[in-house]
Amino acid sequence: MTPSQAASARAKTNDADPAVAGVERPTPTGANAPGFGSDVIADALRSLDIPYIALTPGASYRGLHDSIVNYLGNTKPQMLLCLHEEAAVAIAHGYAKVTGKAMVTAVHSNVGLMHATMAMFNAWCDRMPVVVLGATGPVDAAKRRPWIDWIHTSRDQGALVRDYTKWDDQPSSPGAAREAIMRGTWIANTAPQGPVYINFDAELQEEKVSEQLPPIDPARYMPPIATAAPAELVRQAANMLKDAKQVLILAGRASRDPEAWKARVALAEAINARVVTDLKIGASFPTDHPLYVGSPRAITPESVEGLKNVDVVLSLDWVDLAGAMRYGGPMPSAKVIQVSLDQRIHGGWNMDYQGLPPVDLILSADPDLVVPELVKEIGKSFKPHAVPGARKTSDKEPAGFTNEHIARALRKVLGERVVTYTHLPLSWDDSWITFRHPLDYIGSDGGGGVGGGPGISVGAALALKGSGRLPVAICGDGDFLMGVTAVWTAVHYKIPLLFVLANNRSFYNDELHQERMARARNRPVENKWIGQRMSDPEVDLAAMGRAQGAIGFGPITKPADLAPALEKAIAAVDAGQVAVVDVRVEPGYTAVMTAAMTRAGS
Ligand SMILES: Cc1ncc(C[n+]2csc(CCOP(=O)(O)OP(=O)(O)O)c2C)c(N)n1
Ligand SMILES: [Mg+2]
Repeated sequence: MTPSQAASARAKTNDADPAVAGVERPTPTGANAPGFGSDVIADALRSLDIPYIALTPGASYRGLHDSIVNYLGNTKPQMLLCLHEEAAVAIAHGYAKVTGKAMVTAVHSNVGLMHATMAMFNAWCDRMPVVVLGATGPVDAAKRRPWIDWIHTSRDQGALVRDYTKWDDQPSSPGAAREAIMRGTWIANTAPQGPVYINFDAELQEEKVSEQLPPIDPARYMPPIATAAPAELVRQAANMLKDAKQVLILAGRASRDPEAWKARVALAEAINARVVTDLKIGASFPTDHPLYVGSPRAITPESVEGLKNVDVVLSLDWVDLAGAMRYGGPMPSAKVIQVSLDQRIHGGWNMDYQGLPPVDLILSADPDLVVPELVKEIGKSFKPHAVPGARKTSDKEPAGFTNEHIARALRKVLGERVVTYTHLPLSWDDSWITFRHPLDYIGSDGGGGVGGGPGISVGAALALKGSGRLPVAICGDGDFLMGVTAVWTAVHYKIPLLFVLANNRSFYNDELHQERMARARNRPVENKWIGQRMSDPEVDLAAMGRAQGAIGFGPITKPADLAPALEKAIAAVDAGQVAVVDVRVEPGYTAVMTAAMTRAGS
């Protein structure tokens, strides 16, 4: 069995990993019938067949907490204790990025939810499913304890997150709670996917059950929805693609399904399209394929031969189609085919829907279902062609000590090993590491909320356990420092993972913005570091990792020391540990990155 087959086989069973399952076993209680409202909620959670619930505890859901431990025996779902609610939701986010399915989280009252909001926003913008459970109350004021129950009870708590969740609810009976859990999970998992929030009254959880609910078959209440495109529209799109001189495929949001990946390759090959991907989202096309162009940052009509002639753009749920048409510049007059369901969840609060793109034909359908239909309609090798040569990764040793050195050292140390990059820093260049499988890279945080990298990586590593894939998270120092406590959860639950920290001792991205301001205003550029650099003292990130129970390496201060440190760190991960390698790269970005960030309009 290949590693990816092993991963998908385990994903199908939805069982907890055996090593994780051995952590925190409760004394059995013998409870076998739901006695309290929260037991009914726990039963409903079990019926979802989800292995884990990531949580940070709180009294508002002490009823549910007890039910998961003492009624369910802390299994299916098993609790994953998190030291911050942002980590709990980020872990579920990372888990969804690998499995495509929602995991459950629980966060305490209004305060836990407020901590969780950043990660929920990230999951929302990333269109990833997460079921967030919360609690409030007692809603009945007569039942509240003095002081604390009052400050932790809010009217319409869901309003805190309504603008970046697909749905929320506050059910007021055990039957309604069961229904809300099924409906919420169904909505979260239905494309376009996203987080949902279900808020339970403390009193409802703690009340005795007066009568048993009739048993139901949960699958009947969560029927899978497959949104294909009408055959006529597929035919029209196929004709436009066949008639085009040069097609550009913007390979956007996609599942981790290897079959869907193969279909995208087959489509590109059939019409000799050039293909662009985006590091914001998971790998969607082999980056060593001859038809692959690169990421949008590096693309201008002048820089890439062949794009001048693009007369049809096929967007497969590209995150920012209007932006691509504007900045990509190559194809202002090209016809645009959009395949996306995203317009179905566009709301009025945040502008994550991006600019309004010009579209000549829209297929409001799941691209994973549309692409194979297009391949069938077009036929194999419709256009025989001379393919351009595959992009090469530069072998030239870069100057100084930069993120590119990290990429080079990883390439050297990992060779042909099967790796999943669970996170890459904003300044990463997509030519540095080759992706050949949808699980080679799972994309970024979605909402640009710094601090998501560690938690997302832990959730992804959890989902990858037993797959044979090595999870590697490359995080900036700012990102790591904001989300570092997720490392403790990985160590505690025996989730092996390698963190490589691109530690430039700065929120460097923002130094570039200060540079831009200084230049525009004719002020001293040399002041750009003030209020940005994390130096004097420098934070010891390896020690931060060690403080969570990980093995810390570094600081690594010169390129020659990097590969040996990575070798040791990988050996530790192979032995089941979490390793953190602090790499003291120089502040600074690649020329392409700097140009993309500082060009007009950015
Ligand atoms: C929650 C949050 N706070 C602040 C920002 C603004 N911001 C964008 S990138 C960045 C720097 C991140 O630092 P690091 O992870 O070290 O990466 P670097 O820019 O140094 O490569 C900051 C602060 C943000 N995007 N999200
Ligand atoms: Mg930094």
